Amino acid sequence: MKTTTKDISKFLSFILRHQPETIGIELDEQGWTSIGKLIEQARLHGKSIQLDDIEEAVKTSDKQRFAISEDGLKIRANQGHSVKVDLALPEVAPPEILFHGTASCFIASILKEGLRPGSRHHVHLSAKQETAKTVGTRHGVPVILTVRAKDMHDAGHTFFLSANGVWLCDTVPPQYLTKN
Ligand code: HQG
Repeated sequence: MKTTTKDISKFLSFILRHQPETIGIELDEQGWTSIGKLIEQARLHGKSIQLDDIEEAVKTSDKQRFAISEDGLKIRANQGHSVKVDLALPEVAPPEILFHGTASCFIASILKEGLRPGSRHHVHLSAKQETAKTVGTRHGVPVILTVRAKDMHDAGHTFFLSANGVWLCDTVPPQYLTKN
């Protein structure tokens, strides 16, 4: 079966966000790893990928999930890590409201406890309702929550913006959430 660009993207997400050790590579503190080493180690672990495939996956990623360093030698995931990395993202003041897409089964718990990052570093929020709906659909019947981001920021919560436009914060307390 031919390896598709989507397969490569999933493989890169798994390696660059969650388990680099499965092919014996390491990420540096900011999440970067050598593309040459990644290709070589993937091959040693039975996964044949070419530089072209990686470049294609990076270029065509609908969410711009990955970045290649300026010298073209290294790659990292733009967000979504469960391994400890410091992406050194800029702290940015958020717009008035942001959105979070989730599934109906999580709503009762979220409205009680607020949004938690779970296995990721941050809670993921988006500027567009449409994006939130797509994110929520991954988990079940989608529900969109509106987050009063500016009020949170005014109260001292920190927000970061990833290179691919995902808004990140540590938690969202329930008082800032409204179910759409
Ligand atoms: C939910 C994808 C119960 C939360 C997407 C979510 C995104 C709670 C799930 C990125 C809760 C975690 C992140 C609470 C949060 N009680 N459930 N207190 N707090 N939850 O996948 O935001 O394709 O870790 O609502 O596009 O769905 O990977 O987070 O439903 O940007 O690039 O717990 O992942 O991007 O699920 O998605 P996830 P997410 P990629």
